[in-house]
Amino acid sequence: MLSAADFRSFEIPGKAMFEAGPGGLVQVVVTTGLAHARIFLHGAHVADFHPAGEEPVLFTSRESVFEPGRAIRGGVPVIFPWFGPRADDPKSPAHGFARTREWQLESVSEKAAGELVVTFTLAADQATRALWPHDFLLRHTVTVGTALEMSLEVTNTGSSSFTFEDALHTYFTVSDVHQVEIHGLEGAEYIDKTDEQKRKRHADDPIRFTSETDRVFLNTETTCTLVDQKLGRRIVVEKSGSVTTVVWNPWIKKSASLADFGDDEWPGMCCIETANAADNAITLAPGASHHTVARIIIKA
Ligand code: TA6
Repeated sequence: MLSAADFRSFEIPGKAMFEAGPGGLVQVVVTTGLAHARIFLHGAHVADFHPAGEEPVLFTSRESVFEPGRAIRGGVPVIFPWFGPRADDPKSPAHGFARTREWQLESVSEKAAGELVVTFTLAADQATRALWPHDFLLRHTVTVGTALEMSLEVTNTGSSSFTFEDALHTYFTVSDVHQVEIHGLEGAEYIDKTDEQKRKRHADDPIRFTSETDRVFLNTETTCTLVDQKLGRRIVVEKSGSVTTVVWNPWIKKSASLADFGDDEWPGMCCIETANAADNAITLAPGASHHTVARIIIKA
């Protein structure tokens, strides 16, 4: 495993600095006048995003593990090439392999507006082909400013088409999940993973959490807004290249079943995931690329 010293040439003094994070995993610490963020090379995983003067936007469990080959419980796991358990092989890692691989650092740069841009890549190798027999290149571009923008580019570098699912599986910090609302999915069709994968349609009102919630909203390109009155903020999740939005809170029972999630943490988080999954899986021809983009903005 590489160390922070291997990345010194990429550093922008005082703005993008590499250091060993939890578990010794190398992270880039981004500090600009606009925001503070942390991103691990492990999984190209955004772990932290704090716009200046804001409460933490992303949630990470205090029980999360930070080890090569293991998923981090929180932040923004990059999900590829399948979402959830693999339909045709339950032994395969849930949510694919991208989130547990060490990515390559491609570049660190500063934009005129004071935003920092960090780009990571992951190419197919023997290990990925053993799990999923296709050639691909992933490029994850993270832009840290007053907003957090993540752009996951999938390119088919092979000689035959492949079909994939992807997600930016974003965990948000909330004051109290009983008191927040998610606007933007009114009337949308969804797969209810807490009710035998039944297909339902959401009512014409915001999503409120009253029990375990695990919904894959299909054919939706809308912007979602997480309204947190207690924190006096709205978290706006804009997206492009994504027609699936997943909403998740594990609630009591599921939380207790997760070893890397505190039993009492579920009231303080929810996921709004920018995805392409289920009916919305994407087929890429050789040489073609697809960008799944999420842009997270904090508003009063
Ligand atoms: O996105 C929601 C979900 O698919 C839930 O079903 C739950 O499994 C969650 O992802 C976390 O998955 P993980 O594999 O990280 O435990």
